[in-house]
Parts: sequence; structure tokens; C-alpha cells
Amino acid sequence: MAAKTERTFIAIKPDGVQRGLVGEIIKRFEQRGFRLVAAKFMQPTEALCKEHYIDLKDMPFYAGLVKYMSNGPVLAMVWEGLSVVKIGRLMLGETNPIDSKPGTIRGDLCIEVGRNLIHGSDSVASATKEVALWFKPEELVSYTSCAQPWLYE
Ligand code: DAT
Ligand code: MG
Repeated sequence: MAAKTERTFIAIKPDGVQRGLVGEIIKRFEQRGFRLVAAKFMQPTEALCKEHYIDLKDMPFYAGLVKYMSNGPVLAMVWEGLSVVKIGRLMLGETNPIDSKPGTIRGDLCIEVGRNLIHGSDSVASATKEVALWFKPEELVSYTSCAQPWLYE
């Protein structure tokens, strides 16, 4: 049961919002069978984006990345389900859209690494950290999905 309640942090970046891809991206997570736990449409501060990408602070693209991420509205979400961290990453595609296969979000919907539409946690540990950074505990909604017995045996 615990594995089925694994959670990941997914954020549609400003280019995804501006390009009108919010519905398309949410649709893919819903249709796969994952359960939406939290969603917040927001304008993230530069400080939040800096913290979110703190592991990349020494990379030459860090400043540009923070500027891009904090330069428009973001849809921050938490999705739950069996192996959602790993499957979420597969659904996103590779970091660089050039390497992302057709059928993935980045492989279908974007072109350049600096405008790659979407963030997804890369491990269960970073998911825990990122969910806590972007959401207060009371913003995570608890309910039972009626699809549960049709998704899991
Ligand atoms: P991911 O978003 O796939 O987890 P990451 O954590 O390595 O990738 O990097 C975070 C973001 O930084 C990534 O989504 C886009 C940007 N980025 C990564 N490598 C880059 C590069 N070589 N040039 C420009 N931006 C880059
Ligand atoms: Mg990453």
C-alpha cells in the first residue's frame, strides 16, 4: 500500500502556462491513473526558485534558469501513485527535449533545454524535499480516488 502512495512534485513552468499546455499536461497524469494531491497556480518568487534549483547553483545556466522559472506563473502540483516518481520522469522525457522521445511531454511539446516546460522530482528523497518546499502540509488534500480498485489489484 505504501508504494501506491508515493508522491512526486510536478511543476508546469511559465512556458507551459503561457503556451496553453496546462490542460494537456494534467490530462496525461490523470489518464495514466495518478491521483492529484495538491495544485497551486502561483507566481513563484526568485528566492523560491533559487532554493528549488539550489543543487545547480554552480552551473553556468543557474541564473538564467532561476530567471525563467520566476518570470511567470507556474502550476505547482503533487501527484500520487505507484512508482509515480519514476513514471513521472519517463512521462516528462529527458532534460534536453532533443533527447526526449516522441510520446513524452518534452518530446512532444517543446524544443530547447532552457524552455523544457515542466519539472518533475528525480527521486523519492527530492520529491519529499520539493513537496515540503512548495506546499504547506494542509494544502495536500486527502481523499480516496474511486478509480483505486480499477488501477491496483
Ligand atoms: P531536470 O529538469 O530534467 O530534472 P536538471 O535537474 O538537471 O534537469 O536541470 C534542471 C533544469 O535546468 C532543466 O530542466 C533545464 C535546466 N538545464 C539543465 N541543463 C541545462 C543546460 N545544459 N543548459 C541550460 N539549461 C539547463
Ligand atoms: Mg532535476
